[in-house]
Amino acid sequence: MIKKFSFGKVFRTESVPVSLEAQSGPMPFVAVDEQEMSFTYRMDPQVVVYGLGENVRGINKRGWIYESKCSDEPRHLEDRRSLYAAHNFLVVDGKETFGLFIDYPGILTFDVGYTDINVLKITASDWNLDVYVIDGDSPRDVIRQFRRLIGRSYIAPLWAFGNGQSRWGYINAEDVREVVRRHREGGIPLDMVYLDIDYMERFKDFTVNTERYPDFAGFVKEMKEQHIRIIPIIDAAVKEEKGYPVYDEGIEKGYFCTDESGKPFVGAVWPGRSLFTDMLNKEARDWFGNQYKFLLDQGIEGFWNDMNEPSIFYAEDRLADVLEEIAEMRNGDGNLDLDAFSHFTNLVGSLSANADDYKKFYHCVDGERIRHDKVHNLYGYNMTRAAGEAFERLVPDKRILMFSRASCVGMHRYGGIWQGDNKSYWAHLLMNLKMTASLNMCGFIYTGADLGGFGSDTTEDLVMRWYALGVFLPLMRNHSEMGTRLQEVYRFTDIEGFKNIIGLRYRLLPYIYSEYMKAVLRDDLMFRPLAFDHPDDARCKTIEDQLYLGDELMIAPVYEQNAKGRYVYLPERMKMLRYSRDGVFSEKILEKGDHYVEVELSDVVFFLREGHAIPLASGGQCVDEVDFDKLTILTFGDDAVYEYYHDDGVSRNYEDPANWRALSACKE
Ligand code: MIG
Repeated sequence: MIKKFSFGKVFRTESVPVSLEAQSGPMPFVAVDEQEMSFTYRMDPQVVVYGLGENVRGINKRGWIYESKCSDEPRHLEDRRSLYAAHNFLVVDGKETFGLFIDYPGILTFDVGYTDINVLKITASDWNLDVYVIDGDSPRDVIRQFRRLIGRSYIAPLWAFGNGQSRWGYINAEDVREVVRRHREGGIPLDMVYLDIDYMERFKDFTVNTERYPDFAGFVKEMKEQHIRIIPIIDAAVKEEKGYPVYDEGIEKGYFCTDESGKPFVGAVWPGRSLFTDMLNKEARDWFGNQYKFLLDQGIEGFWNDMNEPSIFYAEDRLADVLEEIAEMRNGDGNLDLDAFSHFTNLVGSLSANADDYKKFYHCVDGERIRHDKVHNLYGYNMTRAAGEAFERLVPDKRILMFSRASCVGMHRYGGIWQGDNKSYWAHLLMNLKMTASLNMCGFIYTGADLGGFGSDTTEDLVMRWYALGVFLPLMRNHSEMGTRLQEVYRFTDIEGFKNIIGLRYRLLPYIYSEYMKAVLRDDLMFRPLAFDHPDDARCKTIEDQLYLGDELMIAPVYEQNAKGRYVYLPERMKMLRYSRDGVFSEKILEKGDHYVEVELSDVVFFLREGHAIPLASGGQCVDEVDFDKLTILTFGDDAVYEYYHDDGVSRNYEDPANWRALSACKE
């Protein structure tokens, strides 16, 4: 059961698309303190707190303080309070089980046993918010109710479940052709190549650099003939440049955020001086969405939205102040002693993502001016919504791939997310797993992290182990930062090993897609913590490196360098499946309990639950080549039946009962 409580004058975030009547009476479970603008709950030692989507640390969020404040934060370290998103939903699971969703567009703090190890305290920065309290039988039940409340998650096209290759630094058409050629030559399946900001003309959205891509539409077509989709990036900020139609029109129509005096607000991002479309204003949002047509018309079928926290490198006026102060420092004797030097570095460091800059610009919603910081967390959501709504208008019969960096609850209806600028750290492989479970709880099902790690130099074994997890995740994409070691799989020594692992993805595709669609259509989780299925097994509550995938599989990737395998805990009897070189499956039944499982670098090991079965295709070099009708069955139990969902993968015809079938081994 869901109860809504309203405080103050609530901004309509539209995170929740339905309107519930607010309750009067006292709020169940939590204590409300209007003075302090907080909600408090005392946690027994055995309480587990789930949720909070894209954040660092565990699946159990206890023991840290998190802040909902969308930030361009490339350091995904344990001491970070926020990353790119604001996912204000959590589930408390103890003697009482309930969920809380704070529908609030400003900055929120979730102190989950940080100040006091036994106290959960949520603090808002002003007292205008809606709170939904969800009472349920289990965490999964609470989550399903929440998901029903916030509306169906975005559905990606089937081809977007293929393998994708990306890198900041594929400069031109030749670079991309080379990537495709080397995959095809090596027999490494591939469906997508992503274009980073290098394809644009001087970092201008909705332009293509014609020196680098003399015939872009022709190039997109040429790639498509090879079953490759080209997926360009779109940045949030619009370059200030007279004669650039997006700038000119935005200025003319007044679609950009304004400063206090009402003039367009100028901040700097990639292109230097830039403007920020007022994504909260419906007219401006529609207009921004329509710009995607420029690329759709050239055959593009997918996009990734970046820098939409929004990231601001510096605001014009602050830069002027800082430069002036530095000039003054130079005019003295020019000697920077320790204090002066640290003042200097602080000055320069304070330019980027300065909290004050977010107080310098305004949105206009239904004729009312709203200072950005009050609604900060809605920006990325509404940029992606601009695109999603435009796609529904422009290409109603076709699904478009869309995922974003910044997000908040509500955006899950318009796109997926990728997990941002991780690094080539072993710890980030594990974080990828944990975050995926937390994100599923908040409605983000089409998600994945940069395989191999975005920042820093990677190593072959890290990339390989990461792929062994990536083959199970909806968004499977290798992406890396300019200047780091090249990490396309063909750069390494054991190309056959990579080919085999990625090949497994294409054999598992019918299953992965079916489980993805089930999770979306049923407001359920695709990935969930073991404890959800074994509430009475205390061990499961502490397991943070294994997950259930659907009702059938358990995954337990290796995430330590030089490990020859790992310990796996089985809460019940399972069949261990090992996919090894040359596409060979071997199996072994393991009893409930702890097992040390050896896993060679090029192996993928996963576990099938008793009484269950999964479909398996024969694979392919691209999704188009996979035969979704000619399936074999992997089963643990003779009469196991798999509930199989499949559709055309393109249209929005999800409701057709013919999309569902029962598969069993005996029918083979
Ligand atoms: O400030 O477009 O997260 O994936 O490669 C960096 C360049 C801007 C951040 C994205 C990353 C992308 C990069 N972008």
